[in-house]
Amino acid sequence: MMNSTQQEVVAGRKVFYDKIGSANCTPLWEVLHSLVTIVPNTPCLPYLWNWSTVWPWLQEAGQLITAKEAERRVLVLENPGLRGRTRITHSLYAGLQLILPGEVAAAHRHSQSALRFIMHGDGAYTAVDGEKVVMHPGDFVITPSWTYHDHGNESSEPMVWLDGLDLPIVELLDAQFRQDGADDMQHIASAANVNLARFGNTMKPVQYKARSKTSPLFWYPYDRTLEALTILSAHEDPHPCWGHKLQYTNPVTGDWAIPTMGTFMQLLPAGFEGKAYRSTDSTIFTVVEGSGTCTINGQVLSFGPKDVFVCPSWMPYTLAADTQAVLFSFSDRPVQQALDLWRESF
Ligand code: 1HN
Repeated sequence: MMNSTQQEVVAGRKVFYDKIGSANCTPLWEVLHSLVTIVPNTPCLPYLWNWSTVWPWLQEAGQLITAKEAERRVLVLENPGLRGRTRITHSLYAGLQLILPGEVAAAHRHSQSALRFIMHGDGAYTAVDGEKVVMHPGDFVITPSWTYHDHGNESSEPMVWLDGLDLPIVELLDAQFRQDGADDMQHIASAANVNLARFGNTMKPVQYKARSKTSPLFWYPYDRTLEALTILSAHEDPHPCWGHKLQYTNPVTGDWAIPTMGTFMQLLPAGFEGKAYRSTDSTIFTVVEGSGTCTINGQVLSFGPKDVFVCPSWMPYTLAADTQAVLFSFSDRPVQQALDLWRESF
């Protein structure tokens, strides 16, 4: 209970706040401690999307709307702590995109960077600035900022991939641009095995000049990634927290493959029981193969193939695998590191 003097003080402050509020001023002291917190105070919550739940909904979406009508037929994975804000973490967007046999998702370009991680089906393609790549499960494909891209499915089965975009980061900076292609489908100048031949063998064309910070290699096929992790797992002990983990790089600079989104693949040996780990980059995982658990602040998320789950900033999590598990993940780590903000502890 406030005494009458305290009530007068509060009432006097309210009058003052209303007065300065009318000219768009506001007292910092009322909000300082909720702005500058002792540790990260993310609205992002741990969550897992089960493939067995979302796959029937994707198929239903396939009946409800065409890829042409939708432009992109995607179920957004919205973090339960960020409903209505079209994002999976505070800084990143993720969704599951379905493209049915014979469909085309028309060409456009935007300042947001995108990643595709192939989850289901085989043989649909994406074309990036005239270079076409036919995608297979486990492949990681980049759509760099401001490159034209269209997708199509010339296979006989539906295809689903995980889209990751830096939309909230670009929105924060008010740096969004978009342009539609002149035609739905781009003229194809070359196939992606040409891209892989140019940049995928720790070599580069002698005349190569970088046009952007994004990797000029835009297709990272799963067979190569899995081979690398399999060899490592046969010759090295797993890291106590993350097992065997590699990050995708721009092969020319050695830096991140995408400047705004760090991308990783890790292998957890069968029976692996990881130690707790935390970092300031909220991380989105998807399961390529195997099953296990991710325990976040005591909450157990049981994962299997094609599930997607989120570990929010600074919440300790442990990974465990029943069978050998392979996990793709992405986060805003490159942005945090560029700004000297990134921290981890384990
Ligand atoms: C986009 O361009 C794609 O090109 C997918 O496949 C998802 C989400 C928001 C904004 C643009 C695509 C997207 C997107």
